[in-house]
Amino acid sequence: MKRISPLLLTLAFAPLAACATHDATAPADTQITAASTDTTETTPARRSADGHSKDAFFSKYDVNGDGHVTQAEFMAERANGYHRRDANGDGNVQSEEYVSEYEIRLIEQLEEQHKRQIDQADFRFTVLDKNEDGNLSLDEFHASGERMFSTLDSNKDGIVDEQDEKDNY
Ligand SMILES: [Ca+2]
Ligand SMILES: [Ca+2]
Ligand SMILES: [Ca+2]
Ligand SMILES: [Ca+2]
Repeated sequence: MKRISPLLLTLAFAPLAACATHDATAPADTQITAASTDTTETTPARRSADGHSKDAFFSKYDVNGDGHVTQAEFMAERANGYHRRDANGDGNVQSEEYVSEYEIRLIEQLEEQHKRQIDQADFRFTVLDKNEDGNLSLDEFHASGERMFSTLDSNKDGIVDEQDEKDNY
């Protein structure tokens, strides 16, 4: 596949992430996972609000896997992170080293997200293509639209407005 710049990827994903109503009834995970982001600027406590971040924290810092992260384990991994950033190994992390280390991780993250979203689009097509003929007919497309409208029109009066539940968007 042609490589797409990270900026374009970000722009391409923005509308997807902002809209929860998809063309298929299949659930789509459009969340950017926090697993591969670093904790340098964000405290672990804040990021452990969901289970995924907690798992990521333990897999990163609980080196001996005993379910506890000692301060020694934590600081050892922090030291690894520092040395990883010190690309020229001079014992200092310059601005360029810091930023480029982040950029590499960001690009990896966006590429992973891109692949996941494309896989999801593939999957949504299989859900939409009810008769599995490899073609999304207008009828099949409309069937999905009717399901979406019906979900949004929670009081089933044929109109989507303030009377309907907002949670369905
Ligand atoms: Ca441990
Ligand atoms: Ca350096
Ligand atoms: Ca079809
Ligand atoms: Ca309604």
